[in-house]
Amino acid sequence: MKRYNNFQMLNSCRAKVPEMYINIKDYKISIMRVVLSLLATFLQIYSQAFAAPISAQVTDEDGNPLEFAVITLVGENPTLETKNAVMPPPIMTQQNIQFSPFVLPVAVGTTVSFPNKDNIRHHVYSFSKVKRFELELYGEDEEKSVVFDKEGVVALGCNIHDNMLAYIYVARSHQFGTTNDLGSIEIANVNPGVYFVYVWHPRMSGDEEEYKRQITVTDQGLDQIQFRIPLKRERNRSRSKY
Ligand SMILES: [Cu+2]
Repeated sequence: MKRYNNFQMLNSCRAKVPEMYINIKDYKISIMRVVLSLLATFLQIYSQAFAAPISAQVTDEDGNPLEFAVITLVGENPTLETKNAVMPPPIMTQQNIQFSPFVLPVAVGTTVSFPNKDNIRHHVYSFSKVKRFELELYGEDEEKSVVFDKEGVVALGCNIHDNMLAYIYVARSHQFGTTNDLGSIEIANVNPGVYFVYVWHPRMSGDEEEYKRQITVTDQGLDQIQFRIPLKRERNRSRSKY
């Protein structure tokens, strides 16, 4: 009598009932799919239910609070990221011969409008690698817009008024914000998980990669993250680097 080992037995059974085997296999796969999708939905609901705010404070090396620092959260796993509950409006106004805000963080692909609220004309431009553009002379209550499609820092100037300077920070993720005059920021609705936190400031000395920090957010949120960043020596505001 021919002897079969288990593997041969299995194969011979498969050969005899191929359709049944395939049906069972399909059935198993569809059950797995249902289980996995239920699990994914559960995890999503679970993590959203526990999304918490996190806060950060940025100072210079002497402990002085730094306003206009941009904090960006990048999830180790991209599905962790949620969009900012409140995004700063993507508007860079010219008023009183100044840009406002001084630093505007936006997500990649954002269209920023540049309304002129002065009764004189401005000529906004950037020579930055990230986005080179020029909005030729335009007057009061005229508005032009630019799409920022690449991450990085875009320094803005005005051809007519040398003192006008501002930055558009095109962020790596959808969770970011700028510090207030106390150097503080709170980012709401952060899912529990592992993140890299980036800090950037117009006067920061060195590269963002040097100061990035890994954090783990629990469902309780996180204690305040402290950043102490050295500043470039020169006090005059410079757009040369960007
Ligand atoms: Cu101007």
